[in-house]
This record gives sequence, structure tokens and C-alpha cells, in this order.
Amino acid sequence: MSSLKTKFAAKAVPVAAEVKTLFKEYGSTVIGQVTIESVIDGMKGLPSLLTLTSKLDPQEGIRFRGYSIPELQEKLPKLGPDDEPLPEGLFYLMLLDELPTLADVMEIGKEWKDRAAIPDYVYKVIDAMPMDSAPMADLSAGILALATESKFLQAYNSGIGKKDYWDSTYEDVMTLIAQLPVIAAYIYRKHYFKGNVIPADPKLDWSANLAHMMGYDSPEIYKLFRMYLTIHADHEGGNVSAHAVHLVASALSNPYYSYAAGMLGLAGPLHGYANQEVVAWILDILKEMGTENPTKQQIHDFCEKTIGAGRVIPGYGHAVLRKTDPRFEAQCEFASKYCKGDNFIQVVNDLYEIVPPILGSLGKVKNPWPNVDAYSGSLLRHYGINEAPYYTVLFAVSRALGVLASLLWDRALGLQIERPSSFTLEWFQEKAGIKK
Ligand code: HAX
Repeated sequence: MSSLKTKFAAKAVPVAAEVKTLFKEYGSTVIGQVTIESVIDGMKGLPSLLTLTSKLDPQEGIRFRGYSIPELQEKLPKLGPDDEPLPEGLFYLMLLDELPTLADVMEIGKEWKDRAAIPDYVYKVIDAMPMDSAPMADLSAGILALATESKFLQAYNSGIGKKDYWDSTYEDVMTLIAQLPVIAAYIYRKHYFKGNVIPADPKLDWSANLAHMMGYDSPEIYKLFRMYLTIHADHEGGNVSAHAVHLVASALSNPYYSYAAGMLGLAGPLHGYANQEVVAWILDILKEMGTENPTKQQIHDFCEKTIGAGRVIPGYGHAVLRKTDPRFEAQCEFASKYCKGDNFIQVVNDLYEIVPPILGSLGKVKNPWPNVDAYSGSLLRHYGINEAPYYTVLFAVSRALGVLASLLWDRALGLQIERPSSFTLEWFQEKAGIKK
């Protein structure tokens, strides 16, 4: 057994006992109130999920096992003093609730390299997808093809008992995370480089290898990928992608099915697709104004036009956050260090000044501040990755770390099938006292 697996097994037993006590002895404790508004407004803020890996505070932003993004940048192991943390370390932290050493992180990196082989038929499935299929559809198809390899599925079919579910889930989670950069890079090269595939470099870490297999090699872009894959990893349990993974997995679907389902939620414009929409929308501004350097007034007018057309400004707003997303700030800091003089990034920075007052003036937008997706595409463009329809795939690779760490915990805690109740309109109207 790998030391990560041994440590997880040791950690999971007492935590599972705590959850059991909570359920058995304190199950009737009231923790919230369900209102008609909660239901119609998409259950926002309703305390209804148990997620250990991270918690989103509306005023402060995300904390992974209690650590903010700036704290992680300081405390997680890096390959050099001026580098970004390795996402392998964040995975360790989310799984074990302990900060890893560099040796712990290197061990995970090695385990992922050892598990990264992809069966040939998976590539054939991806190749069979038409060239105009969205890269996220290719990703989903590739992941579903991989599901035939699921150790959980095999173990379940062989009749293992509930208490052992976590063991084969661990195997799937680690293998899937290991395989994702290879599949993601394959999809990128298929769509944009005539299928001219670049093999992995065994000397590189998980993030740098993804950049390398996509065709981008420089110390700076490796740093960008380490940061990108760290900050997108998790956003507690209620966001669409994490919740969908948890929901589908609660039916004991294997990790491949569950992850693919969640990523199809990530592919929606109100979620991770926003990272590509932001870039497409800024390109529309530049095209309409006929310049690479629009004035603030021109940007302002375009924003008003977007709102006037009944559309949302992509990259702005959030269902839970009520301030500038710390993931936006981390990317902004990266850009100010490494991407000086970039016109496109200047537009992103100008938007940060222009959009919040416009959204604020509408009087209905709960959060006029930028989210993670407002910045990420412009950084990728800076390094020549201009293919916006692909961007959500990179988000999905990162999001695997959080949602699959959570799925493993779901199995270790023996969480039950999720099955809330739905009611008819008449039932709600009766409750509201409108109808008898
Ligand atoms: N531009 C214009 N209007 C906006 C807006 C924006 N960026 N954000 C919210 N609004 C509008 C809503 O559409 C809603 O209008 P109606 O009442 O007319 O329907 C109103 O303001 C109230 O919405 P809210 O309560 O503030 O926001 P929600 O919790 O309903 O939605 C969203 C949160 C993120 C979906 C929303 O802010 C939005 O559509 N943003 C743009 C898309 C985007 O950037 N998505 C990525 C979010 C982060 C993420 O998950 N990344 O993966």
C-alpha cells in the first residue's frame, strides 16, 4: 500500500466514527431553515452537504482545510522559492487535513506518473468524436470510455461489503487524476495541432507535464499551470460540478461516471464555461471597437450594451461569494509579476474598475465583483494558448483534485444516497397560505 493510502485509511477510521456519532446521537439537531425562497432560488446557502475538503466564506473566499490561497502559497511545498505550490500538495492537504512535506508531494507525483497509462481504445473513442464537438464533450467521452477500467466497479461486482468501498475508490481516484493531463493534452492536440501528440516527460511534475504535452514549455508557463491547477481545485461541496459528482456518486456510480457527470455541469455558461466566454466577450469588444486598446469609455459602453441585451457579464458575480474572488486576485498578482504590457490583460484590469459599479447600479446583482473566470483565459492567452473553447478542460483537470478527494471521503464515511423531496406547485402555495 502506498503511504498516502495507509495514511488515509488511518485518518478515515476516527473521522467516520465522528460522523456516525453525529448522525446517531445528534441527528435531530436543527441546523437551518428551508424557505420557499431557498427552493426557488436554487437552494443557495441551504446547509445540506457534508464536505471536508474546503469551505467557501462569502466575505473571505475559499479556504482549503482552513488555509486561504495566500496561506497555501506560503505553506505548500514548491520546487523553488520563487515558484507556485504544487497541486499534488493541495490534494494531500484536502485528503489528509495535514500540510505535506516536499517528500510527500514527490511521492504522490511519482504515484500519478506510474498510473498515467491510457488504454488505446480511449484514444479511439476521442478520435471518433467529430472535430466540431466541444473539447468538454471529448473529455466526458474519454472519461466514460475509461470507466471500463474502474477498480470500484470490479470490486463491487465481485461482492465487496460497504466498509471496503473506499479501498477500490482510492485506486480509481488516483488513477483518474493521473490520467487526466494525458487525456486533456490529447484532446488539445487533436483539436488544434492535427493530432500531433507530445509524450509526457517523466522529469516533469503533474502540472508542468500538462503544459508540456499541450506543447508549451517554459519555467514561467509551468508556474502558471501549477497555480492554475491549484486554485481551481475545489470550492466546497455545493457548486454545480462538486455537487453533481457527489450526487451521482451517492448512487454508488463509479468515480469515472461521477466525475464525468460533474464536469458536464462545469461545462455550463454559469459555471466553468464562463472562462471561455470571458475571452470571447472581450474579443467582441475589441472587434466592435476596431482596436486592441479600447478606451475605458468604449469598454463601459460595451458592458451597458451587454446588459441592455439581457445578457450577463461573464466572469462577474457569484452565487455565494460577496467580494472579489481570491482566485481572481491570485491570478492578477501573477499577471502583474509576469505579464507586463499585455493589452488583453489591460482590458481585463480595466473591466475590474468598470464592471462592479455598473452591476451595482442594477440593484439586483448580489455580488458585482469578479470571479475566478474573469482572469484565467487572459493568462493562458498571454502564453499563446488562444483556443478559448478548450479552457474549461483545464478547469476540469484541476477540479478533479477536490471533487475526487471528496468522493473518496464520501465512501470512507459511508455517506448515504442523496434523495431530497420535491413537491408540486399547489403544495408550496398551500404552505404559503395562497391556496387551501
Ligand atoms: N451580469 C449581469 N447580471 C448579473 C450578473 C452578471 N455578471 N450576475 C448576476 N446577475 C443578475 C442575475 O442574472 C439575476 O438577474 P434576474 O433576477 O433578472 O434573473 C440577478 O442579477 C440576481 O442574481 P444573483 O443572485 O446576484 O446571482 P446568482 O446567484 O443567481 O447567479 C451567477 C450567480 C454566477 C450564475 C451569476 O452571477 C452570473 O450569471 N455570472 C456571470 C457568469 C459567470 O461568470 N459564471 C461563473 C461563476 C463562477 C463559477 O462558477 N466559475 O466556474
